[in-house]
Amino acid sequence: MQSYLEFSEEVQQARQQGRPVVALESTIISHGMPYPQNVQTAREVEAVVRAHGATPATIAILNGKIKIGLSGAELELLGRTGQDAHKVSRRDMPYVLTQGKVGATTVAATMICARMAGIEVFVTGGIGGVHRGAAQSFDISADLQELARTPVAVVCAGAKSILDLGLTLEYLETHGVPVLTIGQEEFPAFFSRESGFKGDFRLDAAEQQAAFIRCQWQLGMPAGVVLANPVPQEYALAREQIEGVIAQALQEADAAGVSGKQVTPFLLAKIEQLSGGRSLETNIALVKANAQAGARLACALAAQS
Ligand code: PSU
Ligand code: MN
Repeated sequence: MQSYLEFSEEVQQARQQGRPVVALESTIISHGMPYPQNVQTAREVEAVVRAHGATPATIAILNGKIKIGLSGAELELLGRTGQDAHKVSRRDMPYVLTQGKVGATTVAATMICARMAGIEVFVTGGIGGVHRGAAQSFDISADLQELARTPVAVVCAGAKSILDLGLTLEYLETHGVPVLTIGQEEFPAFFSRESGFKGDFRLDAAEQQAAFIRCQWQLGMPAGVVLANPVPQEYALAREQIEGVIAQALQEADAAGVSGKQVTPFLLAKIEQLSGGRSLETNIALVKANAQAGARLACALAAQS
């Protein structure tokens, strides 16, 4: 397993010195945002992690290696390759590794790689979940199953309401994955702070979050933990505002017969297009806010170990 891992200089040094590291995913770069804002955002998010005392490790699969920490040129490659990069979830890893393809890791795959690299905290925008209409389509993101089995803390802004948030939370409950919320009791819906659903436990302080996570793992319960951090108020979109856009995006996906792993990227791009620049601005702001929360958590975990 270790022979597949390749650490950047910066991450390697942090590991050797026992300093906190935060994993970042790459599908958000290739499939989640347009070029060049995706590369710009990826760099800025890394800077936020550094500014809050941790080392960023953006993860991707390149040249048959699992890269833990990317160079500027590698970030640029992923951003430019965009949707032509392979969207790598758990099942795709052996293919993309052995075929030497450009692979952007989803929440699920990034969790797996972070775990292999000994990284406990991972920051993203939104997690995948149970899709609306899943009773017919069976479309449930592999991210949820990964949360059920891989002990990594995932900081996100909740999940987009392209998903069925109620069923997503039910699924997590069934699999014993706790959903912690930060700053409010309500589970946030990515673009907006409200979803109409509550998380399990509100823990605002990084020390409390770290204690919860440590306890869960010490109890021998090797599952992930979701930390849901609402988008900063000044960037939040009103729920009604984004719901119309989401409804239209879902309709267009249906009409175009989009299925499988294409569904989420299709919906993300449609929402972007239908809402104009506003949703992108929100998206960027929430990832940065998550980077701050994730860095604080990684520092608190390091202090407690
Ligand atoms: N949701 C978002 N933005 C994203 C994704 C999800 O709001 O960029 C990406 C993440 O990489 C996530 C993946 O892991 O999509 C989930 O895809 P699927 O629904 O096909 O499992
Ligand atoms: Mn799916």
